Amino acid sequence: MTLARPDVSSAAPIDPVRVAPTLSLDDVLALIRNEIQVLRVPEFISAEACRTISQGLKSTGYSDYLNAPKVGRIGMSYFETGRKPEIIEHYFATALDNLNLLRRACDPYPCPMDTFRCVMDETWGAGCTLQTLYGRKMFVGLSRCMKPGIPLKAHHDMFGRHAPDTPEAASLISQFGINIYVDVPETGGELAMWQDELSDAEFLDQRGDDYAIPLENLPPCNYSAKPENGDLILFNARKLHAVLPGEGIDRLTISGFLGYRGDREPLTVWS
Ligand SMILES: O=C(O)CCC(=O)C(=O)O
Ligand SMILES: [Fe+2]
Repeated sequence: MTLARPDVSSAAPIDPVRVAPTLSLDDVLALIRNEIQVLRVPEFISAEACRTISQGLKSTGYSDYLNAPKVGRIGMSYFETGRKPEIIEHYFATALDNLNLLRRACDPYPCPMDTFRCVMDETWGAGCTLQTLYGRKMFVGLSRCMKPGIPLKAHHDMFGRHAPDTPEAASLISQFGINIYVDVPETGGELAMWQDELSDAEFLDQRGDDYAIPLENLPPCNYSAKPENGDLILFNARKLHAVLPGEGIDRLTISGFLGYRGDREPLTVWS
């Protein structure tokens, strides 16, 4: 007896998380075209570099975000400025010093964000440059430290909220998260993502007074990526995402954002 088969399409859906041996133009374009949501490039930096950089970051020392308790960082995120003129001034006044602080922490290895910037510049026809805002250079390469058991709550990243009414934010078509994983726990610490793309107003409403949405308030994530030491991960930062609690050790990363404004425009990076 032959059973009737349901009429299913033969094309398998594309996995939203792609693992690739190198950072290639085709994979960056797949992210831009929304065909994938996460691009993981293992061994972007060597295990030896990770060990040395981890030590350098720890001895440089982390302090908490101005507006996200229990999240440690070296350098400063523009997210911390909260549109306050004196904090914005501090961000720009310390941007180049912070770039050099991160370089010293990574010495004798190159800072992984510098490596990323060069490789991206070589990969993208119009190049990849440091973002400027109000005519001033931004900082990129913030190192984040997540303590064991502490999540980075669910959020999306929108340059436009922090830099409203600027041509730099208005011209952005996509904003991707860049993370290089320097020292990550064996268990936990996944980058979790949800399919939803909330408007910024909806997000601000859901987070209330918190810096982001507690994981308990959300259904389980739709997909996730488990980073290993040395990985580079790029992802669509406009989707809701979070870092799940890790076990045992501090989770150290070097991070920033990648801005896309069209195929013939330079990509830009900032933290
Ligand atoms: O550390 C991660 O895996 C992602 C952190 C994050 O939210 C970001 O880089 O925007
Ligand atoms: Fe984020």
